[in-house]
Amino acid sequence: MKPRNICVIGLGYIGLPTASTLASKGNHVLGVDINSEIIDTLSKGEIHIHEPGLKHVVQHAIESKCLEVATVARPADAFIIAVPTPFKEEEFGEFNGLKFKLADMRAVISAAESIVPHLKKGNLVILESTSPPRTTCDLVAPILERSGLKAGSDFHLCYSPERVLPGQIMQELIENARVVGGITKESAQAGQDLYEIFVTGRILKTDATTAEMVKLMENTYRDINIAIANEFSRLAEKFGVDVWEAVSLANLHPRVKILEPGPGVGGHCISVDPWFLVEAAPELTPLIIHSRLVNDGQPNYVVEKLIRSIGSIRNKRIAALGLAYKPDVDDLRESPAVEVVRLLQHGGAQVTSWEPFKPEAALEGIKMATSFEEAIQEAEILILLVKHTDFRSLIATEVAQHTHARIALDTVNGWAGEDWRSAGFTYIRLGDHGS
Ligand code: SAJ
Repeated sequence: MKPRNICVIGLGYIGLPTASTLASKGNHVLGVDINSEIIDTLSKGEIHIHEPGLKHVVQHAIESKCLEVATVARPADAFIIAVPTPFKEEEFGEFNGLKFKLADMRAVISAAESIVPHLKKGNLVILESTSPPRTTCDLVAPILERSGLKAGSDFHLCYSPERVLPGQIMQELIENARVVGGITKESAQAGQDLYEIFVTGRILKTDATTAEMVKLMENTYRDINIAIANEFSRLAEKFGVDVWEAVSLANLHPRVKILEPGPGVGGHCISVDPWFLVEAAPELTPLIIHSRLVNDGQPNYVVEKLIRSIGSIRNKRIAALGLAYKPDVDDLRESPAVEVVRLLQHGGAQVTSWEPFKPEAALEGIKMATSFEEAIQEAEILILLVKHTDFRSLIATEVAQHTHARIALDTVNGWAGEDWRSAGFTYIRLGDHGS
C-alpha cells in the first residue's frame, strides 16, 4: 500500500521539490521547516530558493491544498528527513598532523527527535540527508526507538540519497535512478513503494549503509576528479601549456574524461561530503583528504596568479563577476568565488561584487553592486568567477565602453581571449600559459 499522508522535514533545495512533487501526485503532504520565515513565504505561494520549474509546482500544490506547510511535524504514514548536514565551523579532527572537518548532525538529530512523538506501527521513515556511513543504523534508529517501537519490525527505516543537480532538480528528482537502502528488506520495499509515486527512473534496493556509501562515493569521486583538473591547471601554467587545450586533447582518449579546472569547489555537497568519509576513517583516506585540500586551496591559487600576473593588488579596484558556487544558480554556500573575494580584500584590494542570481546577497564585509554596470564602472580589473550564461555572452568591446578596467582575469574559461585582447584588455586565464 502506498502512503498517502507524507511529512517532509526540511524545506530546502531537496525537501521542497520532494514535498511539492509528492503533493502534485495527489498525496497529502505536510512540509515542515523550523524557519518560520520560510513557512510564511511558502504560505503566500512564494518560494525562497531559485530553482527552474519549482515555483509553479509549489504554487499549484499549495492552491490545491495537497501541500500544507508548518513549523512542527504531525502524524503521517511516512516521514522523509531532508535537512542539511553541513560541517562544524569551529571543531576539527586531526590525523597525522592533517586537520579535517567534522559533520554537524544536529539537524538530523532534531528532525528524528521531532518524529518520535508521532511515530506509529507501520510507519515508514526515510533519511535523505547526506550522512556519514552508518548514520541510519547507529544514529537515527536509536532516536526513533525512543518511541518504544522497534526499527525494522514495528516501523520501516530507509536511507535514500538524493542525487539531483541544482539547476535541474525538478527533472532529475523524477528521472534519476533512486537507491533505496533499508535496514531490512521489508523497509527497502516500503521505501521503493513510496518513491514509485513519482520516480520514473530505476529504483534499486539495497541496505541502508550501502546507500549511504553510494552517495558519499559519488560526490567524493567528483571532488577528486575536479582536484586533478585543478592540479593540472597549476602544472600547465608552470610548463607554459594551455590547460584547456590540453584537457580537450586528452579527453579525445576514449577512456579519459578530465573535468574543468576553476576557482575551487563549492556548494553544500561536493565540498562537504568527502569529509564525512575522512571523519569515519582518516587512516584510510589520504587521497580524499589531499583532494579536498587541493580544491580548498584553489581560491588562494587564483589570487596568487593575479598577483604573479599584474603585481600588487593593494588598493586596486576589482569587479568580481559572480559569487554563486556554480553557473546559473543562486546558491552561495561554500562558494569558492566568495573565498576569492575575501582573499583579494585581505590582500588590500577594493572589491565590488555582482551576482545576477542574488543581487541582494548580504555577506559580511562584501560590497555588492546593484547592477553589472555599477560593478564594472570604476573597476581597474575584472575577474570572472562563475560561468553564468549572462557573463559568457558579454561582448568585450561593449564592456570596454562601460569600464576603466583593461585587465580581465578569467578563472573559468568563460570568455574568448582573442575578443578581449582585441577590445584592449590584458586577458589572463586560469591554467593558461604566457599570462
Ligand atoms: N566544478 C568544477 N569543475 C567541474 C565541475 C564542477 O570546478 O568540472 C565545481 C563547480 O563549479 C562547483 C562544484 O564543483 O563549485 C560542485 O558542482 P557540481 O555541479 O559538480 O555538483 P553539485 O554540488 O551542484 O551537485 C552534486 C552532484 N553530484 C555529482 O555530480 C556526483 C549532484 O548529482 C548531487 O545530487 C549533489 O552534488 C548533492 O546534492 O549531493
